[in-house]
Amino acid sequence: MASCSGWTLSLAIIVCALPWHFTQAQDEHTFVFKHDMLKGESGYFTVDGHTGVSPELEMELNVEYTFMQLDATNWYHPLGFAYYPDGALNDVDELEADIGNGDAPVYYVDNVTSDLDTYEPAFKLDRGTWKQKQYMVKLTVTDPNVTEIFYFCHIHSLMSGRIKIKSSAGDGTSAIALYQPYMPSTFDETCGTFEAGEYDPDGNYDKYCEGSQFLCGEDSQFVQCMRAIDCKMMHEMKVTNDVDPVITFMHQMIPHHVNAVNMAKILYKEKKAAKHLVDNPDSESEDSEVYGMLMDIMNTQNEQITYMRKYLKDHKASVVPCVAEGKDDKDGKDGEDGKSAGIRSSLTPTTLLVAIFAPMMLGRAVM
Ligand SMILES: [Cu+2]
Repeated sequence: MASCSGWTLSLAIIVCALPWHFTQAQDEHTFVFKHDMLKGESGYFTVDGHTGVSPELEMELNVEYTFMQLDATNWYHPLGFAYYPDGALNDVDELEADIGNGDAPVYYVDNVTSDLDTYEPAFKLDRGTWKQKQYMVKLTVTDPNVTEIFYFCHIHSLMSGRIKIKSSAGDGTSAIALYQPYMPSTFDETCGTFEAGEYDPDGNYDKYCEGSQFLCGEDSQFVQCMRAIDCKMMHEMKVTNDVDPVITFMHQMIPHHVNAVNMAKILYKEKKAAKHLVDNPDSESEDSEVYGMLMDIMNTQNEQITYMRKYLKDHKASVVPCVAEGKDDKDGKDGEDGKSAGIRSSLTPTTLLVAIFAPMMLGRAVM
């Protein structure tokens, strides 16, 4: 837990909002945020006029900046600001009125001053309802001791980007580590998936799923992508039972959800390429409804993944890979009946002992 309590911050109180023209016209003090779902696990923010995902931004001290979230891709990704990456999702201090000297973002829903307790839940409304309103955040950093802050998503972890604070004292130095955006393998780039390349049917598939076929029929790029993520899920669901069923549930549900998200991404990319997706939550066309369903799966299941990973981290409950009496899954039977052999094998006396003692021996370090 990091603390900023000793910092001398002061709150820039934005009493008088400038007229909001509901446009995305960009000036040097306005950042227009969008979201790219196919980059990274939960997708990443992009900012108009800036290159790449999670771009580094610059703000001048004592100048008010506007962060626009009008674009429809922002659904389920309410912006937050913190002194370290990921804010409360990583138990670190955010820019809040009662922290430091109180520099804090001001949230707006339509043209009305709001607060985070209104802003964040609004992003969880169904897409059609959410899209009926306009969202933006204003922020002024006034503390000369602050050289950098981070924007992040209040719902999904690992979406942070750095903001350097320029002042007369300097241009902002980067002292705080920030993870790099995910770099997909060629396979993942093609499929639109996250970390499925290791399970490429033309690559290491047999190492994990030899003899198992999860999708039969003629080969195609789509089929190859689906086979890879199914193999990834079945492999990663082979965990050792924990004494706490909640832990076991999460250890298995995370790869299960990751698979759902990857399935949605594959179809999203496939349908998008064929121009068969329409972003219109008010339409009852199949293309619109399928689009809405995919967005819903990707955003809500990633939210639950973020929650479960934090729960496991807080409980120091790492996955103990399933070791069935030294026998790897080479018989091709796992998963074919919808049940993981990992579960069955976890009931042997040996693996029960592993389940009980391994976490202690490993210090229950989280992977
Ligand atoms: Cu998000």
